[in-house]
Amino acid sequence: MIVVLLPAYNEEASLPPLMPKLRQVLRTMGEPYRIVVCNDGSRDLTAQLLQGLELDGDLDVITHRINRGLGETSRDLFERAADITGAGDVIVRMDCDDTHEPEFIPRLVARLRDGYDVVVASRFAPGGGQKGVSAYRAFISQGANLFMKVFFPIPGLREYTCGFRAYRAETIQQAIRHFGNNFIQLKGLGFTCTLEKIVKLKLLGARFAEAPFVLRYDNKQSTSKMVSSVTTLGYLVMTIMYHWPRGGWRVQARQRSTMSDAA
Ligand SMILES: Nc1nc2c(ncn2[C@@H]2O[C@H](COP(=O)(O)OP(=O)(O)O)[C@@H](O)[C@H]2O)c(=O)[nH]1
Ligand SMILES: [Mg+2]
Repeated sequence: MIVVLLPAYNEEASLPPLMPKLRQVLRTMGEPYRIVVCNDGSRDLTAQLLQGLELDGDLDVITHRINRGLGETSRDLFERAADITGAGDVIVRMDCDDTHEPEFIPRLVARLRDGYDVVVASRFAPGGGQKGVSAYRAFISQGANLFMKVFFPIPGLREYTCGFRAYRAETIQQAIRHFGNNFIQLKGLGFTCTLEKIVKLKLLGARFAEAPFVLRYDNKQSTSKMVSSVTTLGYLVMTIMYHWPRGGWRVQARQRSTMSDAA
C-alpha cells in the first residue's frame, strides 16, 4: 500500500488542481493507496473542499480546529500513517500547494524498493531543477542546504529542505517506537521539522537516496507559509541540540549504539 500525506493550511486554490492529478497517478500504480490530509485550522474553503473530496472513499481528513503549525501536523500525519501501514508499505509526504507534481511518486517508490529507507525528491540531483523560484529564494534555499550539508551530513543527499519524500513504512514505525514523542520534537519552529525528521532517521541508521524532481513553484497559487526567521531560528536550535557535547542527539545515539554493541 502507498499512503500519501498532505499537510494543508489555507490551500483552497491548490487542492482542486492537485487532487485529480494525485489520484490519477496513484490509480495507475496498481496497488492499494490512501491519502491522508491534515487540515491545520485553515480559514479558507479547505475544509469544505475536503468534505467533497472525501466522498471518493480514498481520503482521510485529520482536522485541527486551530492552526498548530507544520511540526504538529507532521507528527499527526506520520503517526496516522504508521498506524495504518504494514511491512512493505510506503509513506509519501508532499506539499499540497501544487508545486510537488504527483508524477514523480512512482520513481520515488521504485527507488525506495531498490533497497532504501528514505528517498528524497531532489532539485539538486542530475535531471532535477526548479521553475518559478525567485533568485532571492533560490539563494536562501541553496544557503540553507549548504548549511545542512555541513552540520548534518548525510551521504548521498543534496536536498535537505524539500519535504517531498518517500519513506519505508517500517522505518517510520521504528522511529516512532524509538523516539516516541521526540521523533518530531521541534514543533513550534516553522519548517524545522522537515530537517529534523531525516536527521532522526539518519541517527537510526536509515539508508538514503535521491531521485530527481522539478519543483513547480510557477504553479503555486497560495502564498508561502514559510516564516524564514522562525525556521532559521529552528535550524540553529537544532544544530545546538544535535552537536551539544553532553547529552546532544549525536552523543546519545553513539552511547546507545555502544551499549547495544556491549549487550
Ligand atoms: N498543517 C500545516 N501545514 C502547513 C502550515 N504551513 C504550511 N503548511 C503546509 O506545508 C506545506 C509547505 O508550505 P508552503 O507554503 O508550500 O511552503 P513553501 O513551499 O516552502 O513556500 C504546504 O502543503 C502547506 O499547506 C501550517 O501551519 N500547518
Ligand atoms: Mg511548498
